[in-house]
Amino acid sequence: MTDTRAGMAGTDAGTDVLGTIQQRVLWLATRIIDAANHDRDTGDGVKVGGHQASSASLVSVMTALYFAHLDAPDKVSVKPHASPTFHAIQYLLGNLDRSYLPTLRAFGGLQSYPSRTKDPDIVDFSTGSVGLGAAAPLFAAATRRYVDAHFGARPGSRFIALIGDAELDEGNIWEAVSDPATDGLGDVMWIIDVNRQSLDRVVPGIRIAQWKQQFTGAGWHVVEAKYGHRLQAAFARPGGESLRAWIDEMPNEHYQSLFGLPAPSVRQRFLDGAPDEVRDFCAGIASDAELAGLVTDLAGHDFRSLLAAFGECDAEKDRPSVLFAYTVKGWGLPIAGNPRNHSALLSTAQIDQMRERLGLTLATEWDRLDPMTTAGQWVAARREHLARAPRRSSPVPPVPDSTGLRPGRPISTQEALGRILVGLSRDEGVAPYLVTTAPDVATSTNLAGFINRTGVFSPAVRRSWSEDAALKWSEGPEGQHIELGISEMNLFLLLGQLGLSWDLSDQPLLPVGTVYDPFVLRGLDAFVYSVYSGARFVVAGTPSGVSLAPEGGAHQSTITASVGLELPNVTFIEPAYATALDWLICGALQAIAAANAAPPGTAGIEDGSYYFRLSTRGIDQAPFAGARDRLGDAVLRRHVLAGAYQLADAGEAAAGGAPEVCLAGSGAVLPEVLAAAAELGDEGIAAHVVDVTSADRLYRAWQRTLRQGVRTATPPSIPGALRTVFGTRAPVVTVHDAASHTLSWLGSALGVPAVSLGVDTFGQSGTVSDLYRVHDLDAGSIVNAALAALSLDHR
Ligand SMILES: Cc1ncc(C[n+]2csc(CCOP(=O)(O)OP(=O)(O)O)c2C)c(N)n1
Ligand SMILES: [Mg+2]
Repeated sequence: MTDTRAGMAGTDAGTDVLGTIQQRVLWLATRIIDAANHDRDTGDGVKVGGHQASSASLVSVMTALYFAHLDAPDKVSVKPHASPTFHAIQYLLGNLDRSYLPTLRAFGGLQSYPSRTKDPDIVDFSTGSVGLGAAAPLFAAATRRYVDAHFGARPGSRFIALIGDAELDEGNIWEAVSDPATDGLGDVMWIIDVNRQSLDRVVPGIRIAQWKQQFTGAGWHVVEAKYGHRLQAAFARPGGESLRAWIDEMPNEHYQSLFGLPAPSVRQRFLDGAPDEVRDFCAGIASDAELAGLVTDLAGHDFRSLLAAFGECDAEKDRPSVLFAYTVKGWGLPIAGNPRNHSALLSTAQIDQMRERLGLTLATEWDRLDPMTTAGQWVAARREHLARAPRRSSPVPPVPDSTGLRPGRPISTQEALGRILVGLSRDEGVAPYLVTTAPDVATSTNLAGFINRTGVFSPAVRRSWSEDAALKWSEGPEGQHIELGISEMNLFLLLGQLGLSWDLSDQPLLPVGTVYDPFVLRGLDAFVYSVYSGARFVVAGTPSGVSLAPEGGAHQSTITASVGLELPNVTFIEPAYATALDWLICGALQAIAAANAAPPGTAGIEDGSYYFRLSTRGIDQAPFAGARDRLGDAVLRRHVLAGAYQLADAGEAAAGGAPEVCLAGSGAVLPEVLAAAAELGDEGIAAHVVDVTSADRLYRAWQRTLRQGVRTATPPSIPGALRTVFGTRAPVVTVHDAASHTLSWLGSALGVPAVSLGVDTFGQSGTVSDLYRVHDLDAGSIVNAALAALSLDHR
């Protein structure tokens, strides 16, 4: 795609026009924040906030990008605190209605930080939790590479991240950079906004040399845009080299202190401790103002330098590029470079002065650039150039209701997952869309069967040096498993981008990730990030709980079930039996395919991701077969998908007058629950057994009816999913190899006494029965819990 204006941008005339545009971007970004804080009466006395200095820092870089560099298919992640700059640009480009400009941080208005799902204009990547949005484009590019290899090349996109320099303190950045799965992505450009300031302080010392080495070591192409053209010209003059060396060696704190000073004091501060050559050189510049302008002339605000640097990055086709753009936090504003400027706001008087300086009035301050001017025409041409083509719609073929898994022997849910994925890989329609990934735990989470059939993804065929009869690890562009190093952050960032591929790469996929369940927490922030961004994927946390008995406390998860239940946009599922898992996985993939193909918010489609908590404990499948015979497949499947079904029915004993209790278990503990029910039966107590396949779906159904009651001031009813399965109003015992809290709400939902058993202390090594005994999950404890629940029933 050619854009004549991009070619003109590097000329004097071009940089003049960009200069005019950037002044308007700076004004709008600053005023958007000012309006949020000063024009609106929030009525609650809570400070609104916003980041004028952080926004100003990127004004030149973003003006250069959007008005002279980007093409329509490019995808950009914008540093969280520059969201006003982004929206100002979208407004000037005609992609955002003027009515939104005074709505930053207002309900229904522009979000504080760029949001894919909540902002009114098109945001490619959500940002906010620093480091995560920064790394997302790298995984989007890895996803694009995968998509191009499997489905044919899309129009080329560049994946660009605008990153605050302090974001490089986040470990996930370096996990992303060093993973081999992100090697060689030449269409990636990270632009680091090197303003040498974070939130609290001027970042001590000079970090950049170390960062450059870290990027270089990881195989990245490193570019710097450090000195503006005035400084570069000065360096070329006799004695200029000493000036350069002096600036290069100056610690951040010293350099940064220049910005807040009046021009005459800049000379003195700049030369504080300087060698004689530098003093002599500066003596040749008589004007203090000229010297101050010169020594603070950074390339991050120099269009020619920036555009040349972007070009250098583009030219590097075989590896990602990082561009260190030296900038000034608060550039062009009275708060420029002040160490305390992160949350500082211009006063109304300062805003008035700025408006006047730009020739704007209260009547014209929100206007777009005049279309009759050169700048206005430039922007109009860029608007046309950046208009995106409509998405091609190519939905995933129908996902079956089940893979027909019918295990005849005891099997764990983890093993069943492996077999279900193999089953799906035999389905010619669905198979091409499946992609699995794992952080170095593919084989130990039972993905080997799938990998044997589909291979491991690598952009080029890689020779295999060792033959393994059990596992064919054949790597090439056709592989459908993406192997990651041990980084759960990377797992969830990659799953997030695979799960947004329908949008960012115009290709729906069915992504499935596996991770040891306790380490879901290790990647939790990225998990939250990805689902907040609207990504749709399946992740299996396996193995989980103390059922992983010999592995001990460090590998046993307890609070993950609560996390799964509570996380928005995620459906948490924990089945016990293989056939139930089969139905649930197929159901999840069906929902993902449907949501990817449907307009947002389409009624009846469960939209989001799926978190399966699985186990390596093999359990006898006969009880499930019994429920199948009793209820029939159609009813049983409906109940399994709704969140619970009756695994054992003690209706006969109850009809004979026996006291009734409901034992509700979830996951690997069902054998103990069934044994307890049998013991209770022997003691003349009718114990029904309910297998909770998704505490989340049950909880949501309950909450829906409650909230409906709250909103309409009418008495809520017990939701159908609970009423059908629990039937009677008998006391309840909940049993879960997870924190007892996860299911403890069932008593309230049913309006009956409840005793909740679960794992509320850290685990340890042992056998399953040792640990179930310690945590009161053995059959005897469940029996006692049932008696306790009955004794609490005073009706
Ligand atoms: C994970 C996370 N931790 C802390 C914060 C709070 N925070 C917001 S901005 C910021 C400093 C950012 O500095 P930098 O990335 O250099 O941005 P800039 O200087 O451009 O404002 C911090 C600590 C956050 N947003 N996310
Ligand atoms: Mg910074």
